[in-house]
Amino acid sequence: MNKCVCVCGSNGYIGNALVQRLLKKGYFVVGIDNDKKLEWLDEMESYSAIPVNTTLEKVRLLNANGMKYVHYSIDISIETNRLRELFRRYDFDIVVNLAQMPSAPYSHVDLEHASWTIQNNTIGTLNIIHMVRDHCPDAHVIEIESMGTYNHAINTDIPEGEFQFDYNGRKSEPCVFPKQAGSYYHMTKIFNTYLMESAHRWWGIKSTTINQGVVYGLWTPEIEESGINSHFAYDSTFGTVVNRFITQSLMDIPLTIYGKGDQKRGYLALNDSIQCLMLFIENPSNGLRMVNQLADVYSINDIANKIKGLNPNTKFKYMESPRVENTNDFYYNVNTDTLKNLGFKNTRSIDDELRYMYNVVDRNRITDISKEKFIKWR
Ligand code: USQ
Repeated sequence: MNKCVCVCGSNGYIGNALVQRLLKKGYFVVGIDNDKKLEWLDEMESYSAIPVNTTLEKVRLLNANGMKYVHYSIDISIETNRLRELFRRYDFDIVVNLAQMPSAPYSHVDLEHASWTIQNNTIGTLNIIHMVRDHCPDAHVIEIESMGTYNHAINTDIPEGEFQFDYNGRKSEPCVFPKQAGSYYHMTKIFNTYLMESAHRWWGIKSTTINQGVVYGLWTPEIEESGINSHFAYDSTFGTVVNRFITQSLMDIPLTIYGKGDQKRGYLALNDSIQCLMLFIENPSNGLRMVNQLADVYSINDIANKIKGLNPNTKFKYMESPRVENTNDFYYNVNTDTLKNLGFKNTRSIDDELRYMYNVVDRNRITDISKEKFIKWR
């Protein structure tokens, strides 16, 4: 029988691509989304630079292509009764939790946004853990956290798995490697790491907790075939740096490089993020698995120069970073052995993906891209 996967956050940037890959591979997929993203996006005037479908259109299109996709509009952080009903109805083998507000800047707009982010992102995960504990205790839970929980500059190697520290000549029990947040959003990711760790210790819940780097791009073979795009944001709240820079370059707007631009991050293309998730789905965890997920490390200047290579007219604008972050060059060495051992190989070089993005956004852009959106910080 086909395995049954629950994807929470199925309409998001990654969820949209993951659902299509799972369906293609023959999984039975139940998608859950609060369909709230449109509200946040409207609030921040964040529009996709390329056309995206409504949920209804997406479900219709996928099913018309002979796939059986079931979608529920549920807020996992609030609607516990409806969530429980769903977990009673389906026997999930795998639960992937992507249902999170993903933006560090959004979590810093003001107290209300910080408080809402913390509630939404952490209570959602708490609810999922309890649903799994009560209704499908053998399911494998995949929880997406962030490399930003290492605050990017801790000047030491970043390991995977549990960690034992030495203090006054004695060794601790295995525990989570120390984490520090760059934003309230990242703080929710730290809390969720501890929620997953405790769920394993207390109830034996099997999980993979993924510290993911910055995802960029828009290509997967399924999206190319179906035309069901992921939302491609370019504004300063929801647009991640590579997606923003591509759009800026196309619009003849100087690339907004924060600080010195020497800050390093781990990156991976959308298709490779999906490849990693599929590797974890197909090779389930038997206990508590904590991993790092990225393909390459670049500085912001590296990315900007790659885009200038694509369009020599691209200009740079160095500006004070609106974030509290170290923008100097620093030591950044992340262990990604788990993925390598599972056979992960980059399918998409950053240069190929940048070229592809440049062409697709140029051909499809539908919005009136205003310069203000690139610099507005709220
Ligand atoms: N940056 C610029 N110019 C811009 C926008 C960003 O220089 O116009 C810089 C930022 O200062 C930062 C870096 O680019 O140093 C990355 O920023 P980002 O907005 O692309 O990504 P970030 O806020 O770190 O968050 C994104 C996703 C988040 C995910 C995280 C992984 O929004 O969901 O967890 O990447 S990580 O960065 O490893 O924490």
